[in-house]
Amino acid sequence: MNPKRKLITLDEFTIQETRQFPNATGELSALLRDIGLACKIINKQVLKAGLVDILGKHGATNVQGEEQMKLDIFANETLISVLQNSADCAGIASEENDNAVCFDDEYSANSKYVVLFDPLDGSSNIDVNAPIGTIFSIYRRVSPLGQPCTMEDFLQPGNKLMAAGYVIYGSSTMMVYATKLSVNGFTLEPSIGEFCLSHPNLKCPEKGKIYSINQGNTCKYDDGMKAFLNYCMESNKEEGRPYSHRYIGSMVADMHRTLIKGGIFMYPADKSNANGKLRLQYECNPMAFLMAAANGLASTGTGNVLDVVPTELHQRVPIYIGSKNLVEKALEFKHSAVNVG
Ligand code: P6P
Repeated sequence: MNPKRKLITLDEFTIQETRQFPNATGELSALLRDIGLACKIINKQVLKAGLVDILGKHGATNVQGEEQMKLDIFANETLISVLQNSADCAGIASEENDNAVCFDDEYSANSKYVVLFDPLDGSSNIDVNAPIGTIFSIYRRVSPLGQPCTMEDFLQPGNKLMAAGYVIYGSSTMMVYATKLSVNGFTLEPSIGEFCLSHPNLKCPEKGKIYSINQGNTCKYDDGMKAFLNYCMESNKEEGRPYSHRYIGSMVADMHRTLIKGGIFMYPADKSNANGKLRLQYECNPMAFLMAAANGLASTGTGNVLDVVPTELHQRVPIYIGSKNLVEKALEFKHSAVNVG
């Protein structure tokens, strides 16, 4: 690499962004740095999974009723301890914890932000070495500073997000996060241990030719969904060929491909899951916020994901997300089909 080439680290980038806001205090930048630190620690364990006793099941289930993997627990505990030690986070909510954790020390009580996360999304893929990831959402508190945060801070709609994103532990380790300004991708440079700007100002291609869904659930979908899947598989479209189907079963990986290459990722409602499977506050909202900042679109099928007012911490919503034209096409099929029976 040309030694003269200036690598811009995550810290340098967030500080430069902060300078655009005269009243900014740099706390959001510091919080993003802290999340980056936690994910670098998680990344170290993910990279050597298989060599140390950190693969496999933890032997317990989480609030979702899902079997917890040892790496799930490690990732969750790492994020909680790093964020509790940072001076910029008042509390957290996690897929792995039944309730929110409101830090009760003086620094945290005066922190402006709360963080929600899925510490290791797609963890069922760990043992088969498929990409997994950490998904995070950052809200400004609505509760008064000076005292511990409250549940109200965690039940804000996605359109109130200050920043959101993910870290994908894949062929390389990348952090991709959005503010209302833009979406930027940072690749971990292991030799210096820094996330460095590699994908500035990411935009989701408006047109996409890849659809991503667990087609094994097709028998449980409504007629509109089935009609859209048939459309994706037909060749008589303007492109003159069927779309490609890609499904990794790890939301971060399927979403990262959708962001970079375009397409649509769907986890719809079905006969067994009236609200789909994915959680609003730490899977769907952060991805919807990021996709909106990248000119994409995210719908529940009846409205924008970001407009859903949460009533429960772990509530689920159906999601259709990705290239605007494909999401709109899927909704067209969904709304025009008259479901018979
Ligand atoms: P299914 C992983 O367990 C996850 O939460 C997401 O990362 C992924 O998109 C989805 O569930 C996969 O679910 O039912 O297709 O295995």
